[in-house]
Amino acid sequence: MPTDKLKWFRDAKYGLFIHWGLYAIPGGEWDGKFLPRGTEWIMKRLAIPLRDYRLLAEQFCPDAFDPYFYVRRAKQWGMKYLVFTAKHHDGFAMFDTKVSDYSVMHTPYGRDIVRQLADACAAEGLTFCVYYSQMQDWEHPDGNGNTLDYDPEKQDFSRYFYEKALPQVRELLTNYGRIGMIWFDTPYDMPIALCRELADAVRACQPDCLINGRIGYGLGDFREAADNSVPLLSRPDPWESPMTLNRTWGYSRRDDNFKSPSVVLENLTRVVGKGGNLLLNVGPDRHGRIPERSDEVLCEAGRWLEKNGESIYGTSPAPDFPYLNPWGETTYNAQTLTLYLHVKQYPPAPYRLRLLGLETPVTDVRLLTGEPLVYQQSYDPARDERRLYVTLPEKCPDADDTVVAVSLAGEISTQKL
Ligand code: FHN
Repeated sequence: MPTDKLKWFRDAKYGLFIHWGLYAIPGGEWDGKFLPRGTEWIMKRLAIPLRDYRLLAEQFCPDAFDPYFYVRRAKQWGMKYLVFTAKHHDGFAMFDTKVSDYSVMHTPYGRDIVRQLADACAAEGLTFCVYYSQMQDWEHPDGNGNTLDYDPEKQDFSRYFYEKALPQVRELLTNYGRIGMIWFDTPYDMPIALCRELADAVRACQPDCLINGRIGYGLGDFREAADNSVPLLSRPDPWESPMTLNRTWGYSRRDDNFKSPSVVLENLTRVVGKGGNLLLNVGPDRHGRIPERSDEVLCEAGRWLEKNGESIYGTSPAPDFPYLNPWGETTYNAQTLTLYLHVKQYPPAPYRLRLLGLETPVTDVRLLTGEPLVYQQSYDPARDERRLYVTLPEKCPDADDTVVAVSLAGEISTQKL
């Protein structure tokens, strides 16, 4: 029987995205100009010529980088996989590549970052994945996107593809052990034949390596949602939602707009409840340090996950309910036939929660901590309305998200409006 190569991904639910490259050095500021978001785009957005931008490589020396710190923190934060920007749009490789000198090996630091993270992930049991910008490359004369240094009329994209992108992808999939997933991005108008060739190359090197949806043309193994977005409806096939923790992917010296732990958990339950994975980003600084506030927020969310992980990991997509629930989200475990109610807006006295549209009979309701709760399930034939009322304790057990476990007599089914 063929193995289900998506299983680890389906079960994982929560991953760590790391955007780290030369752009961490300016951190969104260049010659008195400031980029409020997307600091990894600084070269392009602030029209920095390649000859100036590439000098950043001479300053790259992250004295505080510790791959084990990243990996152990990802685990502590409750994440099950790590996606690292091996090469972002600027074209700079954070790994030892034989096809270009524009890499971390040609910096004062001189050590392969991808290798160190891959090894730390393997040692600590975290699935290691790489991000690779396959279309945009602002360093290669034939890569997409650098219209300041190169004349698009004279570019031959296939030259870049065969000289740099394809060989580098092969290096990543050959030299670093098992790669859980390769995360492509911004395919724009890349010719479909080359997208296919890229997908074939990945599968030839590592048949079990997943390819995300941004390879384009539906050639990936799962769908990638738009950045910072949650689909309206539940999707049964696997998908992922990449999100920032503040307003930028790369490090910013000024962006302090960090989401609170409660908002992180809200996004996680919304995404997971609709059948997806949340890939949440951190942008380390030039020293390799993860911003302190990112760490605090993720540690707090991680503490919640330690207690309430049952309501997240291993859950499955469920049919949508007919109404939005003002109190929060739901997740569902098809193996244990448990529906989890994530109560974020605690109801006022008499502390009753209403869920409309659950057709399956309920056999038990309790807090995830074990305390049984009083409930009534009813059907109003005149209005064709199924209702479940649950009475919560007077004192809110967890202001971030109180989880109620509803045991069902069979597979979940919901009413349609
Ligand atoms: O342009 C990139 C951006 O810098 C970042 O890497 C995100 C992550 O999803 N992807 C692109 C925009 O969608």
